[in-house]
Amino acid sequence: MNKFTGWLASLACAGLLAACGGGGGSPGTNSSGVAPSKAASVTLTADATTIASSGLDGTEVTLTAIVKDSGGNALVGETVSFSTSSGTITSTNRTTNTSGQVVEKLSVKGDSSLRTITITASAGNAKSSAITVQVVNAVPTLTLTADSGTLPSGGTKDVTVTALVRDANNNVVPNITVSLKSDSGSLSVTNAVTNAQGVVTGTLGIGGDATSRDIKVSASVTGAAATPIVVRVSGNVLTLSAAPSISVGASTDVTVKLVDSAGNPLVGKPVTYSSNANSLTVKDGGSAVTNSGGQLVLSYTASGGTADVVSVKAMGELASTGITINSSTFAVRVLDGSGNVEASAAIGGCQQVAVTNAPGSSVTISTSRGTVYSNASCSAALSGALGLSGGAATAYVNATGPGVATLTANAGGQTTQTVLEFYAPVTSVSTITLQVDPAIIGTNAAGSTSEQATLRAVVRDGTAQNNLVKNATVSFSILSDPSGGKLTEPSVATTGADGAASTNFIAGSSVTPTGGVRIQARLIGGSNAAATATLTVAQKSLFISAGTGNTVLTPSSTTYQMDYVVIVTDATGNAVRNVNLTAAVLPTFYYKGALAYTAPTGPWEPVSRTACANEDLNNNGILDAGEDFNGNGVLDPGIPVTVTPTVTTDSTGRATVSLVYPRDRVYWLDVNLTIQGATQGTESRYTSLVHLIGLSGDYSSQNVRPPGATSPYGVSTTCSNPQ
Ligand SMILES: [Ca+2]
Ligand SMILES: [Ca+2]
Repeated sequence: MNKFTGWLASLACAGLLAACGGGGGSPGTNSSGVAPSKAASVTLTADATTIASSGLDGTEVTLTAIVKDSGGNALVGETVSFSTSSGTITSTNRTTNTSGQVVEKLSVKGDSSLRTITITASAGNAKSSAITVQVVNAVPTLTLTADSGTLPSGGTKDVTVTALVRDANNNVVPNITVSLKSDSGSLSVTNAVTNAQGVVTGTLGIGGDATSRDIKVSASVTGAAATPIVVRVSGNVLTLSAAPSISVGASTDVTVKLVDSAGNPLVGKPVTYSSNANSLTVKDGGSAVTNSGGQLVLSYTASGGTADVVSVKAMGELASTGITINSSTFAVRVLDGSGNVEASAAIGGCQQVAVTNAPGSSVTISTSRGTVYSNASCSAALSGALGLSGGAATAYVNATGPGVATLTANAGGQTTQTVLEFYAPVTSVSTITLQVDPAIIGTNAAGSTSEQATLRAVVRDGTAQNNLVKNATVSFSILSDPSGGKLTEPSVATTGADGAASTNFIAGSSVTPTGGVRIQARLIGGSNAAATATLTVAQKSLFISAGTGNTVLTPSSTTYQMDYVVIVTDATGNAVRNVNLTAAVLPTFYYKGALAYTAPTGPWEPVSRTACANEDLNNNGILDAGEDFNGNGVLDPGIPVTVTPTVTTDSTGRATVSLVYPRDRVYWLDVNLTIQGATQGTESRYTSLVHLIGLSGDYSSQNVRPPGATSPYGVSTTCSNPQ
């Protein structure tokens, strides 16, 4: 400051000399022999009309002065001096460059009072008009959102993260550098300086790490930071298969399989495993990592106990299965044609049921699904007890609909059980349907994969019951696609218990006519039936992005609340006001299991977990025939989450959507959140898989049981009962 005022004094003197100096010296020089300034005009501009009172680095306002002669030509080498009513102007360069320009910075460091600063610049006898910069009590506000809250673990889609910078008056702030960071994954930012809409965007990917996890994304500018958002890497499937029951002293294989969201095996991944009662080791020794098929085989030895739960953890997922231990060697098993124990069978066949080592002279056999028969063609239903010969007896079982059957044998006052999953097989009259959602998607810019539609094929067996077919192979292919898009890999998928197989279509860069993309799903085997669906790739005119942090609100003692900030913009990135948004949640999976305190420092977290699909297969909220998989008479898990149903964007294009849910659902329920909006006939939507989160303080104390310490959906390791 001292330097500056000293310089001002000498400038005043120079001005005075010039004013009186016309009388002496030769043309072109003044009385000191220095060439007089030819400056005829000085134009002064500032890159902002306001400056933040914080005075923090990066809040400076850039001042540009341009000096010209009377002919309007830029003057090089002219000395420019600035005058300001307050604040500090740096003095890095005061001589005009070849463009006649001098650039300086105005700072208010050290004086946070709210005021108007008046600035002028002069060169020779020329002086600029005064400009003003308002000192405002404003650190900028940053809002961080993403076009999805989920990243598929298979790496088939990236998420676009948007940081929006506004001043205290809600005006967007261009030309400010935003620091965008993520605590894992890969985040690439092409231009960290806000554009005319005050926006910096980044592309978030899994960064080569498929582990299920939350990626925290944060954004900051000098003096301000955004509420971080969380993007969940999800879609890994960890399955555990084992014989449902074994006798004391026997061993059995427990097979672990790990695939990513695209169904590809996750290879060489560490697996941790535990059982409550008995010993579990890696079969054939070696380290506990998945092989090239994404599998690891463990060996379980039943040395005692009656019921055990085996749990495995890998890549951020937890899966559990139950094993019943028969204290005697009395056992009931379902055998295939070769005499091997089978865990699943096609409906409509006839499966052999073998009772061994039963006490007493007779055994009764019952099933929770289907019918027990006395003959190998399953034509005569078993009535009453079967006589035992050497503790052994044989019966048969069949069911007409898919589902899990529990077979129970009673003899000599003892009981033993096993389970058999009946599935509907592919038949020569199987049917396939194909649905696309959404039916209109936007174009993808080069390198982007964010515009996708999900193709869902459903296979039924074509019988009178029209059962959903599990384990059917469906091949997806593009019949026509003027957009230049592609299907996510792999394009061959297997149906689950809901009869559905899915793939995603990633839009190309060109728009198509209405229904211009045609995609086929074909059943491989059986009837080889095929179905087609069409979708449209259009120029989007509305963009919805949303974000929520890792904080929760507590509206009542029994509920939690997650708030989503939603931002709607048009194709040029400007906020769109008065857009009606509709929000909805749909459960995807519910979980059974229990939490335990992780010693020594916590927190409480799941130690056993069994994923069960939403029973509402057609998502209509109504219990339809065949949907009550666990047989409790109601649709599970229902929709225990309430969501702000409709909301309208404010003048800044923003709105808030809240999810409220019972505290005991944390860890035990996943939902899909959809936020849709339409304007001028085009629709846009935001979807995110939501893992309900709780208040960390509720899970941190060893002596205080958290809400949902056991799942409200039960602790059983099967989905076929409500226990
Ligand atoms: Ca339904
Ligand atoms: Ca149910």
